Amino acid sequence: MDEKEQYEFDRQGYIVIKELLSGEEVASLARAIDELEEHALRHLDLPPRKQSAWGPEYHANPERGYHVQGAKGQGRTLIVEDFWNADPAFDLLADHPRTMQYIRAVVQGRVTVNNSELRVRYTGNHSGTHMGGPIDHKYCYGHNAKGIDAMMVRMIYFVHPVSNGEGAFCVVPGTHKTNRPSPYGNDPHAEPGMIGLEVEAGDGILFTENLRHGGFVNRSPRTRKTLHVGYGPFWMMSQNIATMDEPPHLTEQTRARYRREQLDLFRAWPPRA
Ligand SMILES: O=C(O)CCC(=O)C(=O)O
Repeated sequence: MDEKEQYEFDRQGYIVIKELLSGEEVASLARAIDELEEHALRHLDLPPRKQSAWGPEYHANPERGYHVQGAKGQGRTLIVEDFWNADPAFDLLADHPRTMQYIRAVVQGRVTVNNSELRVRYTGNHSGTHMGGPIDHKYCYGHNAKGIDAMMVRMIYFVHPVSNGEGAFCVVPGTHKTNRPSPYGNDPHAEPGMIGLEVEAGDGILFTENLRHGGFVNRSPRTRKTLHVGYGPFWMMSQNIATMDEPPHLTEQTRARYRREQLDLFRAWPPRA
């Protein structure tokens, strides 16, 4: 992460990273995403169920190790959490070298993954605006003598282009530093200062969870599909909705596949044995 990127991340709370993924990585992830969406839709209403402490009920898939909630249809979103377990094609995002250069520049100390979701947003869907201003310490943005000191940050990976009309991820730049809660509710189209971040396939967006963000309405016939990975200091447990504040949900099969460096990224709080 160069000096200009660090300056912009600190000033605005996000950066768009062009060509973060190679063409090969995009093609392989896009195939895995389509297959996982189909699998998750077929199993969505089946047992076993997992009740999230934050509200929604999930299907916990025993064979593929993911959690899914939501629906397919006009205005709906499907959320598949813990996608790592579902397909080895996602392994390339665990300890992804270019990503980790960015993450280590904005999170201090030992870093772990705390969130993983495939977000599938069908026509008519939007993501309500949230965060910004004073916030739970887990999501705070800070800066100290060592540089940027963010708690939870997220990388969004794009495997197809997304324009504003196709439901772009949107932000109110600088709101990670505001001192008052936003008075504008959660309609992303109603908030002054909200901008859409249009991207191409292979681009990434890195942002602090402290920033006010959401997703514009997808007014196109194309379904928007993105992968979101959260990072933070090692003491933070899962920030997935299905497994909030529990240890990271990594199956034995996934653990058996991973290199030491990949496993370390999922080693929250307890020290290495
Ligand atoms: O991409 C979107 O539509 C919203 C994503 C979001 O809220 C998040 O990643 O925290």
